[in-house]
Amino acid sequence: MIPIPTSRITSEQDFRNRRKIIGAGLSAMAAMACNGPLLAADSNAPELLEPTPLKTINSYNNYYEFGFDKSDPSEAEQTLITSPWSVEITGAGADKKGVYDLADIYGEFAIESHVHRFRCVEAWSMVVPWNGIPLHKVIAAAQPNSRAKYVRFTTVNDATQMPNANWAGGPYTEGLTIAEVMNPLALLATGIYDQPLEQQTGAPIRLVLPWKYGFKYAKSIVRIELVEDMPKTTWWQQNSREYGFYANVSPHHNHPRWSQKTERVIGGFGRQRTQIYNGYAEEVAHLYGALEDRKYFY
Ligand SMILES: Nc1nc2c(c(=O)[nH]1)N[C@H]1C(S)=C(S)[C@@H](COP(=O)(O)O)O[C@H]1N2
Ligand SMILES: [Mo]
Repeated sequence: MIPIPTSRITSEQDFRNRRKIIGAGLSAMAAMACNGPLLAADSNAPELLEPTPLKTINSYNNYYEFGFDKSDPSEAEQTLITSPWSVEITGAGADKKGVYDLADIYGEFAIESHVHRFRCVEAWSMVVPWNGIPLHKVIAAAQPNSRAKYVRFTTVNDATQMPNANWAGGPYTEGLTIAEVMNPLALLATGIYDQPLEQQTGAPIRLVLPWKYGFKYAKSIVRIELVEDMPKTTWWQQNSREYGFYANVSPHHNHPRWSQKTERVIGGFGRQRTQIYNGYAEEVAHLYGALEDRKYFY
């Protein structure tokens, strides 16, 4: 088990009540500023995201090493040994290489809570209250040098612990530019709703990149490498016509086989419009070039 202090463990109901109180506070503020800019259509007032229920988040999954159907990963036997767990940080771009026990990483960095929209390239979405460590803090600890241009993430691939290991011909890998890993939105998640990640959601540690499609969110990470060249990532390698390296969310760039203009809300009702960079343009648009450049959006 992941050693989260009991004081941090909140029930889903407590979590919802807490948010209702925060929400009530916000609308009172908005009412006071009735004629002010807070209520303007383009206001910067924080948007209250309604998180998807934990049961839904934990039972509708993509984790092909545990099967190809959405229900396979949560129905699979709990065979992945997630404690002890170590993460190797290495590569020519890291001056401080090492193999770190996850328990030591927990001791080193504070766990933060971040509620974010989650958008899969298959045009469905959820809202997830993540717990995790900002990725840039872990990368900074590896002391990146001038050769660190990209970061490759490798996930566990063990046929003795995963019924469908090797489906991609090797471990699932993902990659980011060094500028992307330094963005404060990027998380190494360890929990959801203040509960440890489950096997099917990528226990014990997985990526969260709210402005990108879900396939970038590599699960059960065992290695982080600071490298010079753009890593050849799993889905890009599987089908480079449909999946690229950047995979930033966009309603203006359709997938070759379906529209990306709207998304099906899992655990909700109907569809909603997809937003550019999944609604996080203010935080990340500066990292990329023109919207016309398709390479950033598939
Ligand atoms: N190792 C590994 N990581 C993975 C995947 C996978 O199949 N294997 N699927 C990806 C895809 S396509 C998505 S949409 C998200 C799903 O995360 P969730 O099941 O927590 O919603 O995990 C990503 N990370
Ligand atoms: Mo996905």
